[in-house]
Amino acid sequence: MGFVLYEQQDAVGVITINRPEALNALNSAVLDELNTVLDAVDLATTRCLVLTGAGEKSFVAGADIGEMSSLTKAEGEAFGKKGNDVFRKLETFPIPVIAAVNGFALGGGCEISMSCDIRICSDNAMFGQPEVGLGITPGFGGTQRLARLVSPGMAKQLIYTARNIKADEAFRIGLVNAVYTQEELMPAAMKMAAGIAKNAPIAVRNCKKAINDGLQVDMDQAIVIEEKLFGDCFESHDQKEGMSAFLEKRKEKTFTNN
Ligand code: CO8
Repeated sequence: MGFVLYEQQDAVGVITINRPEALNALNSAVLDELNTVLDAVDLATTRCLVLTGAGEKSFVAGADIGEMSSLTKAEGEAFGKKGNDVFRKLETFPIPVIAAVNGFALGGGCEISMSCDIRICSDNAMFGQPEVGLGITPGFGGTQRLARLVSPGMAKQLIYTARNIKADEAFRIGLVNAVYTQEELMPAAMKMAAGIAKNAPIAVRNCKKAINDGLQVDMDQAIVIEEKLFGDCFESHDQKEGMSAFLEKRKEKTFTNN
């Protein structure tokens, strides 16, 4: 391990893509390590993840162009699947993932951030899908997630023009929730993660699943998904604890993930 670092701070796990010499570009080894790191997260003790990039310049500057340059059609499709499988694991990870975008988030970098639940960024961040300028399509979910996160028209404009946008424009179009100075970014991400981690874990996980799964189906089916996940919270220790604390006018709550 070395391309992907993992550090646990209380109930928050911090994943750092660590290939700064290539601006944290995603090659096969990075994707494999990220997959391994995600599989190793202790879900009994970890309640939120923060994903960031090593160094002050780049979050992730895309998929590795050198590695992709000589791929055949079949190898290109396989590389796309490798990225998509890891990104989908991140997107459906049981606990929330916050992308702390600390610089370039281009191509696969923008795409991995869009696989996270929440994006916040530093004021030097730059987002974009430059793929058509390289002769390929966004292949790690960009054509699908960008069109769902911002308007389809805006997604098409960004993808067809391959134009990069700065942090303030990413904020304006709703791609990121907030912009911070570089110094403020990680403390803000950790504070948000700690705020999530203090809530009832089963409820938070069920919220993530309800939102993600509900967005894939029509409202009638979505409401049924919500009802089941709502019902699933009852009879848990944490539901009893949360409601007892309210009724007893008690501020301190102990959620046990049970
Ligand atoms: N892949 C490989 N190496 C990279 C990448 C990348 N995406 N980005 C940067 N690097 C390397 C550079 O080659 C350079 O290495 P070296 O020092 O050995 O020459 C080092 O990182 C530093 O980069 P620069 O010297 O270029 O730094 P600058 O500050 O001058 O420029 C930029 C920074 C603007 C970010 C510039 O590096 C750049 O344009 N990078 C490429 C950005 C890009 O086009 N990303 C999209 C790639 S395509 C993609 O992500 C597709 C995803 C879907 C894949 C589907 C698979 C089928």
